[in-house]
Amino acid sequence: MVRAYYYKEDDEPMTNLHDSGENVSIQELENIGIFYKSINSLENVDKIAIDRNYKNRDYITLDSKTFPGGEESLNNKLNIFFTEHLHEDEEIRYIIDGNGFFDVRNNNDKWIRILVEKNDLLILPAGIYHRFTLTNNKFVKALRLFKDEPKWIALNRIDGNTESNKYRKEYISSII
Ligand code: KMT
Ligand code: NI
Repeated sequence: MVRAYYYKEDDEPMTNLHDSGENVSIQELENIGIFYKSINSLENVDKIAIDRNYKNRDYITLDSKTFPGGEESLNNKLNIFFTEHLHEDEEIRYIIDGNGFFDVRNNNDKWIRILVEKNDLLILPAGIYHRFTLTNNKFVKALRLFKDEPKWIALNRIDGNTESNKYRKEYISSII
């Protein structure tokens, strides 16, 4: 993690920095249930996967040069990732190459932007509102880990029923 900081709302593209200049510490991220660690080898990621019982995994590459259907199709994919959502399981990502932004809502509903890069392991708790995009480099390769079967379902906040979700409620009570 190069940095985490409060996201500056403006009309610039999502892949720009949106840097408010106000940094967020690892402790503040921990307070909202986020786990972050820089890990220098896949063997050490495997150890954490065993410790935390992550049984499944896959790789994802998002690359404007190779994405099927070209850059427009990648942008469509990014627009889906950038729609504010939650999951009923942790979102666990280990960055192998490239970089990207995870935006997470803090307990005051403010966006925090986390710049992830090679060797970063980021674990978002179930129930936290978040979104993802690339940087202007438009390239990331990441390992996605899952406890059981991949739970792909993104529950979008805009749909209006996420506040009554069991995992959302559990998350909220875990951070207070
Ligand atoms: C997600 O769920 O947002 C993704 O898998 C995005 C790419 S992982 C760096
Ligand atoms: Ni997600």
